[in-house]
Amino acid sequence: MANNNTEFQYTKNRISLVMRTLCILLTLIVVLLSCKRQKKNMDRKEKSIDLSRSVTQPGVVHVKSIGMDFIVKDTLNSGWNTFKYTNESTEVHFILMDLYPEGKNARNTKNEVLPPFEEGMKLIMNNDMESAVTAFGKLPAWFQEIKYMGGTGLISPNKTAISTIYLEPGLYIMECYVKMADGTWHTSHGMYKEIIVTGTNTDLAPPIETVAIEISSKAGILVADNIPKGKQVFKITFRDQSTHEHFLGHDVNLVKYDSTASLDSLVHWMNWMNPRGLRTPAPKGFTFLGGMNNLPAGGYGFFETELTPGNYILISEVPHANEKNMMYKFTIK
Ligand SMILES: [Cu+2]
Repeated sequence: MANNNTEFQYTKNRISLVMRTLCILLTLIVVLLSCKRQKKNMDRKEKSIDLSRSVTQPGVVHVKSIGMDFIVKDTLNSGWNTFKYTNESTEVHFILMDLYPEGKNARNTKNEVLPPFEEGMKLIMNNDMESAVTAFGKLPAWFQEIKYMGGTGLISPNKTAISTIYLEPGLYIMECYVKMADGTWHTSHGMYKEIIVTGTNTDLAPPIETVAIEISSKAGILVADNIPKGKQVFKITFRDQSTHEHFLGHDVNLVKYDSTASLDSLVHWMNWMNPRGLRTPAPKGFTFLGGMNNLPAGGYGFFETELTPGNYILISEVPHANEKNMMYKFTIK
C-alpha cells in the first residue's frame, strides 16, 4: 500500500512536470507560428470550403466500423444529428467529432497531428515520459484551436451507440483514438475521417430526455433522479469543460459490468497516458454502451440505450476519474 502511494505520488509529480514542460513548449510554438500567421492568412482564401450545398439527409447518420474504419457519408447537414454507430469490429471504439480551424483538413491530421502522437505513445510505452513530452510538443499550434463537438461514448463490439449532437457548419474530423493491442492508435490505422457539415439545417428536433445528467470539473458526474429500467434517453449537460492531465476534456460513458469486473482496472484503463490505458484488450467484465463525448462548456447532447437488469457505471475518460467524482454507479433491478 505504501509502495502504491509512493508510486502514485511519483506519477502525480511526473504528470505535473509533464504539464509544465508542455505548456512552455506550446507557448514557444504559438509565438513562432503567430509570426507566420499573417502570410498564411493571405494564402488561405483559395482553401475555404463550400458550405452552401446541402445533402439529402434528415438528421439520422448511420455509421459503421468493420475494422479500423468509419463507414459513413462524407457530407452531413448542420443542426441536430442522431448518430447510429454500429460496431461490427472486434475492438472497442468511439466517435469524437473534431471541428477543425479554418484551412485545416485531414491532410494536416496525417502530416502534423498523427506523427507527434505516434512518437509520444511509443516513448510512453518505453517509460520515457520526458522524451514523450518533447514529442507532444511537436503538435502544431492550431491543434489547440480544435473544438470538440461531441460524439458517442465507448462502444463494445456488436453493439450500437445512439447519440444526438448539434453540429455547426464546418470541416470535421471524425476520430477514434483507442489503441490496438500493440499500443498504436486506431487513428494511425485509419480511424479518422474528414466530414463536411453544410450550412443547411437538418431541422431535426432534439429528443426529450428521461434522465438528466450534468458533468463539471468540480462536481463530477451528477444524476438528478433515479435511473429507471427500459429504454432511456440521457441528456448530458456540460456545466464546464477543462483540459485534464491527458490534454483532453471530460465526457460521459455508460458501462455495464458483471461479477468478474474490477472497477480499479476500469479507472486505470480510462486514461490513455497509461501504457495499457485505452488499449485492447478492454478490461474484462465490462460492456461499453455509448455515451456523450467531449462538448464545450454549456453544451449538451443526448444518448439512448435500453437498460436491462444489472450493474452500471457512468464514467469519464479522464485520468483518475475516481478522485474527480467522474464515476457514478447504479443498479437496475
Ligand atoms: Cu477505435
